Amino acid sequence: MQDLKALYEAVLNGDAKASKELTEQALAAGVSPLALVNDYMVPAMDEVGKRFECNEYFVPELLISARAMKASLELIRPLLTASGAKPLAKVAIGTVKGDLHDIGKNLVAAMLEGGGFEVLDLGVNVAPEQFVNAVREKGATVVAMSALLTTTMPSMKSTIEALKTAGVRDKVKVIIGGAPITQKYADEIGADGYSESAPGAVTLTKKQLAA
Ligand code: B1M
Repeated sequence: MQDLKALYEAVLNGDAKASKELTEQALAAGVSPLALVNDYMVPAMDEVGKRFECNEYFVPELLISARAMKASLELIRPLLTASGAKPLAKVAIGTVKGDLHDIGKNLVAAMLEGGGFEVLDLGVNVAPEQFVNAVREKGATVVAMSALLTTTMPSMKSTIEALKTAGVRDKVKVIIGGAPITQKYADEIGADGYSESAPGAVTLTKKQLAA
């Protein structure tokens, strides 16, 4: 098997074909799917972000790197997903209104599925009323919001307000995450919990439901 640094390079350079092939080879060789994500792919996306900040990369480069990461995640996602057992709870997850970043949200959704939850993925650019509808009409008992932009973080607060206005805030647990989010922000807007990572979101959700 090739050096896994090549996977980091493939994501960084936006080479989806190489990223997919290297992931296949690594999985076949028994490398843990989460190690591939956490040790190679996420650091590559962090480097992409740094290059974007210093005008070395532009939006097209962000997009092709994201495409490479997604190609690998398609192989990894089923491995993170458990099957058979009765779901622990129904989680409505989405990236908040105005925000189109979905790689982290998809990872959290896959980990929650793997952790035994039924996941209702509302996608990206999810308006507060869509989260409210998922609670009212689909019976979600956990609302999980992701935001990657400082400009879209306030939509988390608006969603919590909308849940209150609809009279369902006390029926659900609200968890939030994403690169610019902090525990302090979660406390400020009245979310039940914050996690900085996808595996952490599973532990957090279980803890919140037990509380
Ligand atoms: Co954008 N982008 N982007 N981008 N992008 C960032 C976020 C940015 C930090 C880059 C930078 O400047 N360094 C910056 C935000 C600055 C800020 O707000 N402070 C930025 C910007 C500015 C923009 C645009 C405005 C650029 C423009 O058009 N001028 C634009 C906005 C579009 C929009 O959303 N309306 C934009 C567009 C894009 C693309 C579409 C090109 C692409 C997204 C493709 C896609 O997602 N399908 C993109 C990308 C790829 C990035 C970076 C490079 C990588 C994001 C990523 O996927 N990371 C990003 C820089 C960076 O983050 N280093 C950047 C990997 C992913 C696994 O991590 O999503 O953080 P993350 O998820 C983690 C944790 O945060 C956590 O778990 C995950 C795994 O552990 N987590 C949760 C996430 N959600 C959670 C929820 C939870 C719990 C944990 O509970 C519910």
